[in-house]
Amino acid sequence: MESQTSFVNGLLSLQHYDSDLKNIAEKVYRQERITEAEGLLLFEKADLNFVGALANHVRERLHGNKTYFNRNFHIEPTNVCIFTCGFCSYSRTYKNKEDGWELSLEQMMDIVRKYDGEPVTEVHIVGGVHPKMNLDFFCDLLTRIKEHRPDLHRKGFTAVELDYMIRKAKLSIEDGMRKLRDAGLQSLPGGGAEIFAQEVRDEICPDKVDGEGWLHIHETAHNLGMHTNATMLYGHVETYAHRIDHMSQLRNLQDKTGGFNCFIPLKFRNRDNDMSYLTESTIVEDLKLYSIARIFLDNFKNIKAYWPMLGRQTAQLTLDYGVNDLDGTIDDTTKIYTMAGSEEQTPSMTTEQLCDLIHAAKRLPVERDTLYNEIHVYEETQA
Ligand code: V47
Ligand code: SF4
Repeated sequence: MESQTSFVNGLLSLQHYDSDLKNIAEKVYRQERITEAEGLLLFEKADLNFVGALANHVRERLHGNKTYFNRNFHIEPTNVCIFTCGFCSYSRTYKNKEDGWELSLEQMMDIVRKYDGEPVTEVHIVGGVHPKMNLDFFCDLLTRIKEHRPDLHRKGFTAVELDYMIRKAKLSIEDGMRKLRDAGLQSLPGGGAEIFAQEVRDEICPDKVDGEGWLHIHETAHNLGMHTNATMLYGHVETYAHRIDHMSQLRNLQDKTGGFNCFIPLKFRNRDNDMSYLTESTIVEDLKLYSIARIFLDNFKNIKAYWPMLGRQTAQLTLDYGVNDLDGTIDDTTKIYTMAGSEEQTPSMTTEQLCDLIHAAKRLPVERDTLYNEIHVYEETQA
């Protein structure tokens, strides 16, 4: 019988993995980029232990135990939307707009004023695509926020919202983005990317901006000096090859501009939407995806787990599978996921709770601003 020592050695060494997987491990160790084919192989052949160990190696090489979060709140101007994404539990059609909400400029400024004197550093503005909320309306909102509280970083509008409002204003993407930037927009969130491949978009979000358009808007933002985030909605009808293609297009753009702050995988949630017949991915699949993203996206500094969607415990687990950022305190100001059946029905954590969660996972909480400048390192809970 095998001795216990050699059994443990065998488990922990690469011996029982095939040579292709061993080559990938060696490449990651040597800090070489893995190819699309190798990324695909990780999805198809590698187990969670394998990708998790590699991803954690990369995570710790880049960040040690540091785990970032920020203090932010969301403004969701409306959930009325002209588009018909099958996975969306949040939007209401214009015809049924009485079932949704539409905030006025003053109502949105009331939300901003509620945080006067609070140590938040970012406002995240995102919502549906309302046919009557136009570019000038959002420029006014940005200017009002900037005048009221210049230090609050204004991150807003998915490429889907931007594409619509800029086209409606009959401007080029570059001119529209410049106008928004001059009004006060500083960064873009990563929403609307879903899966870039058109055959998947035809099934899940046929009528909004396509993958090329999404990438063009982010590239334009980068060229205008703004930073942006990137997302990928996974766990629905896409294949592993679609995921790799999506991440590869992001990696190529990041090579060109360096403008992405982070990558955020978004797990498809199936409550109350037109794709409710699909089963949600398992936690093992989720952790594998986070790990492979960490390994594949060698030019992305940060991988973020959005805890309101995953739930606190799974978010905590992701910290051992490549993730080094947990988004923010959020203060119960978003409905996008609560309406889709996420674990967190009232997503809000105090800084102390977020730090406790990170410490409990044996990691080091660091408050950051939107651009990942460090604000405070919480050596021990003292929030
Ligand atoms: O594009 C919508 C996703 C996104 C569902 O940049 C769903 O910091 C899962 O992008 N199940 C919008 N996901 C939100 C978003 C985001 C969130 C947090 C932080 C940042 C950031 C960006 O939400 C959409 C879509 O991919 N989504 N419905 C659903 N049922
Ligand atoms: Fe509209 Fe966004 Fe929902 Fe699609 S995901 S229907 S664009 S709110």
